[in-house]
Order: sequence, then structure tokens, then C-alpha cells
Amino acid sequence: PALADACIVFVLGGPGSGKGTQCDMIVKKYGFVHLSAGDLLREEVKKGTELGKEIEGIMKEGKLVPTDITVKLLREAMEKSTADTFLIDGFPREIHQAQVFERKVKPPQLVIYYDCPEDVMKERLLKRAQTSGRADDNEETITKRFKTFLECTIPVVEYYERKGLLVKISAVPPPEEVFKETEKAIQRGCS
Ligand code: UP5
Ligand code: MG
Repeated sequence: PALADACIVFVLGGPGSGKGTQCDMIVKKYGFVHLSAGDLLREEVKKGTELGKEIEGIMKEGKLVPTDITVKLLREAMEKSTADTFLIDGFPREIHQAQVFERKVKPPQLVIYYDCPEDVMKERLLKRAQTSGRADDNEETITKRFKTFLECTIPVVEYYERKGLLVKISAVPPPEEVFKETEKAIQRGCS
């Protein structure tokens, strides 16, 4: 189907809340296409281009990569696919990004927000740091990522809550339990 007919699900939550974990589980069961904005940016960094170096510096500071770059990467990935449902993980991260995506691609049908206390997220990230190889999984950058999340991304959560598109799910229970709530949300939002 054409992109214009696709169902868009934004998957939001703080750093380490479990966005990627839940998206993997959704993909296994429902076959949706999972696009992590962070993964697309990390792929760009790996290429070692000038753009990649710029992105690398921003991510190490826990700041936001300019909207046009992320929207372009997401749009290109979407256009390569014929999926009818896209999970957009970790985007939009500020209200402006939501508005640009809505205008240049299309509005989401559903927004899932994984709610998680900071101490739980921090513990998960520091544990993952032992194996992830992610340059932003260190105490200093984690603190900066939390700050950006509170200042820029929580307003996006509130924006979609006002639009009646938000489903808030506690990310604290084990992944399988969180997934039960995730399934309820997508069955309601993507039909
Ligand atoms: N885990 C997961 N669920 C669990 C559960 N229920 N119980 C116990 N443990 C659980 O999970 C994190 C860890 O927790 C894993 O070890 C997992 O096993 C365990 P994960 O699923 O990876 O969480 P996720 O929310 O995906 O965490 P991630 O670190 O990916 O979130 P971020 O939002 O910080 O990272 P992202 O890759 O989206 O962005 C990174 C950076 O890119 C940003 O800081 C920013 O600089 C930049 N960026 C932009 O500028 N613009 C964008 O649009 C996107 C990113
Ligand atoms: Mg992730």
C-alpha cells in the first residue's frame, strides 16, 4: 500500500524505558515494520561521513539531532517498505518534530507512551552499558538524555494526550506483562 494509506504508531518513552524491546515483540507477532530513529541515526554515524560525525557529537551530548535529518531518514526508510503499519520508535522528540512529520508524512493513528521512573531507566541503561557498545550509555550522557526527555519530549506526550491519541503504559513490569498492555493498545489503535 502507498505511504498515504499506512498506519503510523509513534512509540515514546524515556531512555531505557523499553521502546525497542516492545517494538521487537510487536514485530514478531504482528509483522509491522519497526523504525527506530536512534538506530537510523547510529547507522549514519557508522558510515563515518561528515553528517555522521555531526550526529555522533549531538548524541554523545544527549541532545536532539536536527529535525530535517531525522525526518529524511525516517521517510526514506518508509518509502522503501510496503508495510501497512509502521512503528516509529523514539520519535518525535519535541513538538516541532511532531508537526513537521505530520505535515511531511502523515499524522499518527496511535501514540504509545511507556511510562517509567528515572531510577528504573537508569538501572536498565547502566546494565545494558556492559554489552551495548552505545556511546551514550554512560552515566554522564544518561543524565543529559533524561534532561532532554523531560524538557522536550514530555510536551510531545502531552500534545498527543490532548489529541486523544495517547495510550500510557507502565514500563515497570517484566517485558511480557508490558506487552499484554501493548497488544491492547495496538488492537484498539490499528484496526
Ligand atoms: N528492558 C526493557 N524492557 C524491560 C522490562 N520491562 N523490564 C526489565 N528490563 C527491561 O531497553 C533498555 C534496557 O532495558 C535493555 O537492556 C532491555 O533488555 C531492558 P530498550 O528496549 O533498549 O529501551 P529503549 O527505550 O529503546 O532505550 P533507548 O536507550 O534506545 O532509548 P533512547 O530514547 O535513549 O535512545 P534512542 O536510540 O531512541 O535515541 C538515542 C539518541 O539519538 C537520543 O538521545 C538523541 O540524541 C538521538 N535522537 C534524536 O536526536 N532524534 C530522534 O528522533 C531519535 C534519537
Ligand atoms: Mg531504543
